[in-house]
Amino acid sequence: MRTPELTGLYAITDDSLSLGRPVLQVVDELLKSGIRILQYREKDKKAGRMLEDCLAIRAKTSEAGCLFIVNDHVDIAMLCRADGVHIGQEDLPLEAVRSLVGPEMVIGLSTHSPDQAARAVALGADYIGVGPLYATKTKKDVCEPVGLEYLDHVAATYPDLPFTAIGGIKRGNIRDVVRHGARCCCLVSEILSAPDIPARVDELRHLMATA
Ligand code: TZP
Ligand code: MG
Repeated sequence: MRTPELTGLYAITDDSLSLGRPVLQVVDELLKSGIRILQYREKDKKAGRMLEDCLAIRAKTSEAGCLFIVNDHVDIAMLCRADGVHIGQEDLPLEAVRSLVGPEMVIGLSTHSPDQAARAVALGADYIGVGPLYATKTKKDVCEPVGLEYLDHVAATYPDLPFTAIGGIKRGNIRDVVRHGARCCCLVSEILSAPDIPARVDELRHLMATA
């Protein structure tokens, strides 16, 4: 489990972008669409509610054979027996998270520069996020877009490191992202704001496959 297979589409939940559909309904649609990497990322919910959501999502993702990652909340990830936890540069340090979650849980770390990627590798991150490649309104306090050069760098420097491209990826640019070496692409608003999620996921998958 410690080397997650990160290929294809990586989906993230966000209630505020889901056109009023409850998160569990969105998760059902994502799993029905064939999504096999899913992160729970809700910034405006209370911990008790998040745990409730995550326990239900854990059952659904286990049944579907989908990797389940919880954003930020190490405690909730452990309580619901998620496959992993995703942290950012300003969250708890990776070593501290590892000491809490034990040797088996996947730890993903967001990175925005070659230095951060090198440090993530040295610290033993199981995968890294590479971005934001383009401008995005989904994440508050996000840094400036890092551009495709950073993706080129990661793809060329760490051929064996699982990573996902992220940030402002849309139907119109996902082929460029794949051409620059991304085997896994994470899209939030482009998937969640689609009235027909399975149709959108199919379209994105086709674009990736034909890049
Ligand atoms: N981390 C870096 S960019 C981002 C996160 C969580 C948000 C990406 O959202 P979108 O809607 O795909 O631009
Ligand atoms: Mg975070």
